[in-house]
Amino acid sequence: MNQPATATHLAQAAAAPSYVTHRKLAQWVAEIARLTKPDRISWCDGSQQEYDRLCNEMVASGTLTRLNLEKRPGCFLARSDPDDVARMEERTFVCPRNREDAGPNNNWVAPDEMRATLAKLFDGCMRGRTLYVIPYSMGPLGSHIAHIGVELTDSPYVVANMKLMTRIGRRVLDVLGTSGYFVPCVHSVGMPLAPGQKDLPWPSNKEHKYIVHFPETREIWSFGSGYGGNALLGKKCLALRIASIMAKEQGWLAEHMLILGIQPPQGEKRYIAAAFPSACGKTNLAMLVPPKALNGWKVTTIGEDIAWIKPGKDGRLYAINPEAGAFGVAPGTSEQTNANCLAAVRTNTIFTNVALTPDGDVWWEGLTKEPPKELIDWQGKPWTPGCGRKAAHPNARFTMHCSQIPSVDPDWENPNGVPISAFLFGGRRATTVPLVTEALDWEHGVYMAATMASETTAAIVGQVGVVRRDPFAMLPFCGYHFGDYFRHWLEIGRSLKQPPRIFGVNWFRLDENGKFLWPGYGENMRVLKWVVERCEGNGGAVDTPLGRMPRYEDMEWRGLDLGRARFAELTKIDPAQWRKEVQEHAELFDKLKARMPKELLALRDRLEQAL
Ligand code: SAT
Ligand code: MN
Repeated sequence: MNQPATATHLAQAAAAPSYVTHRKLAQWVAEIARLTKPDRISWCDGSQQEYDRLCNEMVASGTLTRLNLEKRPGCFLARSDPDDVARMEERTFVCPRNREDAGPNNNWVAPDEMRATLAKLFDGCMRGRTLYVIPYSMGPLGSHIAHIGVELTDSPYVVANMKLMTRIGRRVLDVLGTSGYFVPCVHSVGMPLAPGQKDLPWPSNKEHKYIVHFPETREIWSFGSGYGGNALLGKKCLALRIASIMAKEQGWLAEHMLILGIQPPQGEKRYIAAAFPSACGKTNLAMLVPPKALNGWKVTTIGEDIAWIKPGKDGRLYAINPEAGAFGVAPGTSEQTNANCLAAVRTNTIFTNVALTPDGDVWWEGLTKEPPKELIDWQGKPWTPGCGRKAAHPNARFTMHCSQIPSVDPDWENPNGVPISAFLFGGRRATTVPLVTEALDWEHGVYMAATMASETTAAIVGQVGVVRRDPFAMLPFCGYHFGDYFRHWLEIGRSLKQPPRIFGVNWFRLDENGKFLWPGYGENMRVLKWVVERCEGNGGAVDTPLGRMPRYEDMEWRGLDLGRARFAELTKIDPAQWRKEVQEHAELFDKLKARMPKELLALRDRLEQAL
């Protein structure tokens, strides 16, 4: 910001296309160009031609490899820098003026100090590159639940992914008009090019990485990484961290939830929103294929990662998927685990960090039982089955448009959203947490969600397999103090005439040999069926200290050999484990003490006594 504006930069900024009528937007782009000093500015119109051109350029530069035209038409493979493979929580900051507002659940730096750091890093950081302007809508264009952001980035990979993940381009500016509100987002891979310097296929900054949110001004600044949620700023940064703050102010919910539809053989179609931490199978659940014995039931997909949920005039909650595509974990996806997803990624998909077959197709661990005899691994090195390395990175991803999902719901772009009948909250827990528990009421459901935990996975940099409290699966995504967030949820519930029922689930309980007790995947339909029956008021249940649980006879077992003994294991409440669990609830609440709603503290005491 301290560098004087040069004539070229001003000229570039003035060269905004004539259809750009939003003065503040044009001024802001010019201001960021003066700071970052790109060689060129390119306003993205969002057209297919533009997408194709960028992909061709990235093939030429080595960023993308075009895949087999018959097996994967319109598909590409990207290999990231091995140091830039996942969202980085320890480099993610939320910087309100008052530290308390960020809560202990966020990294905080004083905004002035952070601005000074960013000003230095962004000064000239786009030299030798193109600054792309991406106007994007989170949510169907013009929906009263949607919001608009503009991402400025020097990564063509980001542009291509944003085209699949959101709605971008001119049509967004049309909705924005001359003065509409947008969330400003600035992203740089943080690797300026000196004249003549050769670019890397995946530029990034090894030394400095920052993903920063300023709540008061609703700004997002991301530096140094080109991967996933670090760089596709519409996703976790806008649709969760900034949106959670907007939702609190405006009386709605921005949640880390999939949304699915369930059509029973008879009766009303229901919609369920379900929160799980990253890489806990949200994509699989969202695209579930019911088992044969339950094939009268139909599951449809609205979204697989994020839900924006608003109270309607009728006192119910209505949800949209703010995204238009999926950025899902590839490893583990197969014909058996998620046939809908596999069909969706057959065409027009960008794969990142999966393995390449000799005939130009992709492979990842779990895709087939037998791995191919030879591959090029995610780092571009020759790979054979016995070599001791993984062929795909565990956090390898696919990016595809939702319209390609065979199970996509006809209402997935309904601007008014779909009515939610139930919320599910689940983590990955080897012990302690039963298969499914229904909360006694909204407040109790908020308690269950606030105290949920999960064993960490590859999407989270750090140790894998450690239990961490992850309230509402929002630990890395809630843009403000968790105590205030719990209170917001309690208040929303009180305002509703027909609050959705709330359930806790755990697909991941292990037996004494370390094997999963529950078959999961399509068989999760049996739990969803019970949930729907509870919503209809006719599913059987029994009261336990944790809430209402199905008895063996309350669930459908046709077509699955799962006996009473195993069901007892799946639903067992072990008093010793639960004494430890409620102790950990107390530790979480203690960390949030300054702003904990007392209703939840009282529920914890009651649970401890009941046990
Ligand atoms: O990389 S993302 O943040 O988009 C995915 C995830 O970690 O959930
Ligand atoms: Mn996620």
